[in-house]
Amino acid sequence: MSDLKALSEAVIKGDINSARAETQKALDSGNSAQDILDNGLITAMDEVGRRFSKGLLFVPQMLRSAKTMQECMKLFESLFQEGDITSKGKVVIGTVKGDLHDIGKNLVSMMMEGAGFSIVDLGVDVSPERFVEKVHEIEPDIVAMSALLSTTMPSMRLTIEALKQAGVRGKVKVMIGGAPVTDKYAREIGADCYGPDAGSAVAKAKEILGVS
Ligand code: B12
Repeated sequence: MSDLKALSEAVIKGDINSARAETQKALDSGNSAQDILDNGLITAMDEVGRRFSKGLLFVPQMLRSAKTMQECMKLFESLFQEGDITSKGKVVIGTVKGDLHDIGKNLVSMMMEGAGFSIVDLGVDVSPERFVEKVHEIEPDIVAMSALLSTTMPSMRLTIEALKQAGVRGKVKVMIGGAPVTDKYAREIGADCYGPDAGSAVAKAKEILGVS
């Protein structure tokens, strides 16, 4: 099994070619996709975040690292497929208004799709009105929201309020997540559940829908 240090370094530097090569090397030498994700890619993004906070790197480098991570994820996307093609439920997912972070949301989508949910991804900067519109249009089982900024978390509350106003809150379960989000916050704003990571998003979604 590969030690994933070189992969993390390549993601921190935003060196797409080396990072892809290191990801492939790790897959070939038997590291699981989950291991590569947790100990290579996410560790790297955490370090990028730390360096950004300290003023050691800036938005363009953060963006480059994000692109690098997304390119690496493409190499093992298919490994998350469980081979179950019957939908366990319909999920509308998006990053909330004002927020452009999408790696975590994409990972949640990828894992949920792999676990048999059908996903409608609204992308980033999704307004409460847009969530409501999509709920009317496709009648999902779950609305899943992601926020990475403490300043955009309130949009989750506003979306839940908008679902109530539109009379559809009782028809969908609401799941939230993202680095600054907590279980306590989910309870405060009246979400049905919170997931700290993509794996738990799958488990929580199955739990709230009562499917296995
Ligand atoms: C990459 C990055 C960017 C990229 C995003 C590119 C992209 N395509 O996503 C760019 C450069 C655009 C960016 C911009 C900014 N960023 Co930024 N960014 C990051 C960084 C380094 C990594 C985020 C990431 O992708 N992590 C990896 C993924 C896999 O983790 P994740 O998103 O947390 O997702 C996991 C869980 O949270 C969970 N999850 C996520 N969503 C959901 C949803 C559901 C339903 C569930 C159940 C679970 C779940 O599952 C995921 C997988 O396990 C973080 C630092 C960090 N460590 O988080 C800062 C960070 C989030 N950014 C920050 C800031 C300040 C900004 C800017 C304001 C900077 C600026 N001055 O312009 C802008 C804001 C732009 C905007 N309007 O959104 C701060 C936020 C501080 C705060 N708490 O508010 C952070 C924490 C950096 C820091 N330490 O200061 N950023």
